[in-house]
Amino acid sequence: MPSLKILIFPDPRLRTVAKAIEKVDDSIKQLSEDMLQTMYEGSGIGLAATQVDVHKRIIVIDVSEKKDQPLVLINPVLKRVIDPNLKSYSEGCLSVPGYYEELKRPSEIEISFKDVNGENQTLVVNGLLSVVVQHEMDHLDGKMMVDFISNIKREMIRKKLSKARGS
Ligand code: GNR
Ligand code: NI
Repeated sequence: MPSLKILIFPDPRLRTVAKAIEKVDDSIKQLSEDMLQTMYEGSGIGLAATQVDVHKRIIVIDVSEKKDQPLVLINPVLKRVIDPNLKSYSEGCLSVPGYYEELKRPSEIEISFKDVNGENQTLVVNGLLSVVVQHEMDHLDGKMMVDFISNIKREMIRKKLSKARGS
């Protein structure tokens, strides 16, 4: 299983809006496995296909302590906000390495999606899982956590990461 290359901010490809997956076939199953491997290798707890330059609506997540509870969400949709109270969490992103930002998001939501077998599922998520699901769904729409911070701070991060890559 090959691991995939993760795009780093401010790569413009991170701004692509991903397309719905029409058929959950073996190639999607393979993609989910490659994404999980890439996420685990990067010590991440979530990864959106956008980050590996695949512009399809699929995300993988594992917030378990032992890293043995992978979740694959295909075409995830926000169904309703159950608890709109905003909760603050220090978020990191594999596409913005080395930076953490306190962001506020609704604490409990319900989502629907297809699993790797193509079955429709719904899930109520709260806590860290809710934070990561919302972070990943943003990626599929070309949005990133740096969009929520001040322009001056975003510019500073952009310059540092551009320099680190030698571009
Ligand atoms: O690994 C990750 N950790 C994390 C921590 C707090 C909130 C969100 C995340 S997701 C991130 C991996 C990533 O960049 N996913 O897109
Ligand atoms: Ni991210």
